Amino acid sequence: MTKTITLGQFIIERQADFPYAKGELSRLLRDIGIAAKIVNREVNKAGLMDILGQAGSTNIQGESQQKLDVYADQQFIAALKSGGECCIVASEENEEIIRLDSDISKNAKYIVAIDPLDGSSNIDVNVPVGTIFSIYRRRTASGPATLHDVLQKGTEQVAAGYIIYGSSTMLVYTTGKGVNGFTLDPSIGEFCLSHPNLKIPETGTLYSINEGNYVHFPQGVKDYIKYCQVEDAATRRPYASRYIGSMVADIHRNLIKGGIFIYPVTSSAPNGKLRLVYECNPMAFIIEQAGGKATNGSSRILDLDVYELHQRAPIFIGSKAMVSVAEQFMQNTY
Ligand code: AHM
Ligand code: MG
Repeated sequence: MTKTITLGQFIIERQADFPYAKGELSRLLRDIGIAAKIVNREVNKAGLMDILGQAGSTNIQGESQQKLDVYADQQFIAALKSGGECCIVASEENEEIIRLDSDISKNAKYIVAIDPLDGSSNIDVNVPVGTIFSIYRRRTASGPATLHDVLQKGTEQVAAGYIIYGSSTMLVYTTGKGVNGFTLDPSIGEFCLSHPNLKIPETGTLYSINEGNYVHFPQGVKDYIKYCQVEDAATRRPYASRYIGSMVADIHRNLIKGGIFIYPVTSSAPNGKLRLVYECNPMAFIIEQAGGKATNGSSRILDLDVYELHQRAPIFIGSKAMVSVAEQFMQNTY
């Protein structure tokens, strides 16, 4: 019988990868894993409970919030607060940073950026949703941490991951030494190592983009879509179009099977739709660690300057060879 390795065991075993670490990062990851299990429980029973629907409030992006967004946001913040290893949480659902100024966390050295429930507009139709998280070390050594500690480039992430609440629930994360995936075994209530050392195929046959926005795309994106649809045996085209509309699910599928996910600028969203801090940077870190590539069409996502908490960025992410070809198509439109 193969040995089951739980997320908790794995995190402890890997602590030796960070000679400077004193266990805080491990505890932080463990806290996120616990909150993920609680959120998973609620997402799974969403259809049964009166928890679906709008919470009545809007988030700062002007989008209506669903109850589970609010619930997930509260759960992750509560877990990070009681864990005591995080001094600031930046959440996609909150306009301002949240300082966890309790006694226990006042000397905490980590910052967590989180999209607590991405793709939440899909919940009422039972489509996978996800949580995306990103961890940074605070820049300042002492005193209260500030927004300045949060606005760091993607290259500064010490860890990033996502949870996909799908046909099974998985937690996938990296600390910059490869990517590992854990599947929640509901019978024991533990995330168990199921996808060690995940690698994205160098190329693939799936392209994921909201083609309904075609008329609003830059010419380079239009040309790349046409390229995906042209027959060519050598590159196994035409590629299949696969778009769930839930970033975590779309990128997770492409990570396993090989493919490209694109959310470009459009005439109505001149900076793209997805958020650099909460969505693009963590996903870029994970995909790069799995051997893939992530750019905004011309520059590496992880190298982009972060000047605003809720900044948006266009993104081309996935199998390295496919992203490089898409980037060539974009060269004349940036
Ligand atoms: P959200 O953070 O408000 O849930 O929005 C992000 C989601 C992503 O999961 C997904 O890739 C994208 O929005 C889909 O957008 P669109 O409906 O424009 O294709
Ligand atoms: Mg989101």
